[in-house]
Amino acid sequence: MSGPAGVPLTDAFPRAEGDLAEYRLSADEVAAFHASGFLFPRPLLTPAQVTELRARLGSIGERLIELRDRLYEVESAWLERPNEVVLHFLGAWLVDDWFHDLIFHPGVTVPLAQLLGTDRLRFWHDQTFWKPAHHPGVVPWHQDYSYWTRTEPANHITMFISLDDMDASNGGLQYVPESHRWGLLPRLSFGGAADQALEHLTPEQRAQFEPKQVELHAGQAAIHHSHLIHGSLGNPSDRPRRAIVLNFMGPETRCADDSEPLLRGTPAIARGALVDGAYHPIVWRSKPRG
Ligand SMILES: O=C(O)CCC(=O)C(=O)O
Repeated sequence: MSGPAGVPLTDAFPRAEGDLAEYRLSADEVAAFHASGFLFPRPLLTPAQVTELRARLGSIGERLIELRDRLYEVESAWLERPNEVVLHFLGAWLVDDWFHDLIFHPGVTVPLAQLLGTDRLRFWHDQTFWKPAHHPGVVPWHQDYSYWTRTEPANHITMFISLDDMDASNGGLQYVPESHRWGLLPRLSFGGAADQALEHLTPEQRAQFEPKQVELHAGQAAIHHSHLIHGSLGNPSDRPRRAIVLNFMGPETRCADDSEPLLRGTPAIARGALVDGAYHPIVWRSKPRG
């Protein structure tokens, strides 16, 4: 495929048409998200869709070095130490049409727009996290927005989509409940120690630091707030742990730093201008255009 199209390219996933009530969250689910900073499990993909996405991810993985210049980023620490660091890359949606189309799935966009309280939802970028069996790589505790301060205001949200059954046994994601209210931590290195974040917490926050294990079946998703502290341990099991992570923002998000493009290979956006264009499409609007 040749870059972002602004609309789905395939019939792989449902379209945002007709009655979308099945995708909307209940008032209790919205309240639970705002109280804890996360929500899971959410049903999303069929077993056949999971199988196909795994195969497509495998194909991207085999060609990762060749594709590297078409992706936004491949984690530099992984390139140096692949046996120690989790494989993490950004931009699979630019090289595979199923990854491209997943960002428009109403099971993704409808609940996320609802939680952000926006009538339109804008795509920010995608990520892939891949822990092979018996891989020690951790994802250090972090908050997503600490990497996104070049876009303002903070009105961002994340959906984590598991391609494998995931729990504590294979390095499943962990959330720190209510940490979305603790303020913004510094940007921490992904290739660094798991616990770097802890030294930036107050004694009260450390006392409340009780991670919750996220358990998902393949094809289910978890949603988290942009300031929620989360991370994960290595995968000692003999099963892989693969995830597609989709990041979105409110439609009024602006560029706060134009010293370089927000993402490698994308057109520069002037400081103060809306973050929009082909790489940041509106993927959901509550009312059709016109
Ligand atoms: O795969 C992981 O453990 C980390 C995922 C993550 O950082 C995210 O979903 O924002």
